[in-house]
Amino acid sequence: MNTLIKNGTLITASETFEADILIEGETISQIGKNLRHPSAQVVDASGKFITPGGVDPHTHFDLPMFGTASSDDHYTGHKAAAFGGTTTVMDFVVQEPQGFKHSVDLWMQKAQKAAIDYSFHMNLTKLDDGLARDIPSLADMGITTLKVFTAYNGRLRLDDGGIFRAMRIARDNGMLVMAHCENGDVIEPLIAEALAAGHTSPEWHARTRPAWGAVESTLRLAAMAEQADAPVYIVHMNAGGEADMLKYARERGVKAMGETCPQYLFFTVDHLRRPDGAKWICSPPMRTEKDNARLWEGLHDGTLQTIGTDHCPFFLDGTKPIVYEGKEIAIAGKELGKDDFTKIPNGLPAVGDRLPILWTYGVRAGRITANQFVALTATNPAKIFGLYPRKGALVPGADADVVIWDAEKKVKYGTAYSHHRTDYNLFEGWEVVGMPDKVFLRGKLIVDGNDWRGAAGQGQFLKRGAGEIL
Ligand code: DUC
Ligand code: ZN
Ligand code: ZN
Repeated sequence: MNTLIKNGTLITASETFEADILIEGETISQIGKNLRHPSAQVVDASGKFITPGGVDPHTHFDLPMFGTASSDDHYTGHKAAAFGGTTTVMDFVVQEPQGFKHSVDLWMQKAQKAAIDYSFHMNLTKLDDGLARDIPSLADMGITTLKVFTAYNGRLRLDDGGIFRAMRIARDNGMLVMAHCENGDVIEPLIAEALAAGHTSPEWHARTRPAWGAVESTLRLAAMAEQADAPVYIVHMNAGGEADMLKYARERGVKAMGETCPQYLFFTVDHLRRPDGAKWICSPPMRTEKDNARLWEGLHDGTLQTIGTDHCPFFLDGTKPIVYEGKEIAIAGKELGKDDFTKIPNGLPAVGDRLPILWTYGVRAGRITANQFVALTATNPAKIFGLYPRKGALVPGADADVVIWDAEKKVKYGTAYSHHRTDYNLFEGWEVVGMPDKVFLRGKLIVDGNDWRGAAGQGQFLKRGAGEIL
């Protein structure tokens, strides 16, 4: 099937211009004025703007946690992503004791139902000599990224020596270390003390995970990367001080890059104080309005390179079913921690919200330009993670992952639009102007207005090579 998209306004990471796009098969074959094709179906995009399909570098589908699992799987989460204009997602593989191959196979199995294209990062939560020798086998599988944690002592955390070792192995194999930056040595006693004092409400989740831990850990990881002569990518940056540290490191030539997520741009610890505060529980937590503003500044001035989501949804009340694709479903969620914040599953829905919310409250609000929007949400993640220009680009030869936006469409945003398989949306009632109207995945129309034309199993695993350092 060939498609000719006529008269749209294309927005790329660097330019905005009017042109036609010819899609032949799964790729873009031409971009230019007055294109013709004898048999292609024609889509009129006059008055609409067109972006490359979004690339979300940070999701957690079907992630086991606290006796339940994140409520979007590799089909429902992909579908929600597609409705929000995202056509590529990168999910984190849990490291199992049986080794990398076994761990990746398990995640591949879960992702058989993929509806959009996807790739994986590997959580590196244990490291010994055998595993160290095995890391290059991940690159052979097309997984060129390792996520390390400086928190979750005794569970997910590697000590600094392990992280330094992983950075050097990554450097030698064209791989990239991604870092979750908080300070587990501070968090663990603070949690114990809070519980002992009877502080069990959601607010204490944030109060026991201080911003300074994120700040010093960001600088520590950047400093270690410099000493390892390796790049590092700081995930889900949440504190303004992290942006300061990243700027400090980058100005000194450190190959450090950073990601933030919508929740850290729009919400604060005050949201955790609300009666429904559990909705906002994720790790790291949200901070203050000053932090929100500093992160926006970092996005605008190029200190941070990407906006992912850390999408990891749970029901607010998993005892009450919702209707999903015509069937009732309930999945245990945040009610598990109603008497103890440490038992509230960490994470929130965002994969479908990212682009519509950032368009209205980022671009239209004048915080970032339309070209920065594309760079931060599609082009840069594709470059950093070795998918460019196949993904994140509107150029001949790229995969025809194309989003046609209805720039004038006004909606009261929320669960009615987000398609996440959960019972709430953090942006409920927000006025959004501009929504994805048609979404193509490798040339196939998968979202057409309110209609889902995609299918489980049509998403492809993307083997990645080395990425770029931005
Ligand atoms: N943070 C969350 O809130 N959920 C999943 C993983 C993570 O890092
Ligand atoms: Zn994390
Ligand atoms: Zn995460």
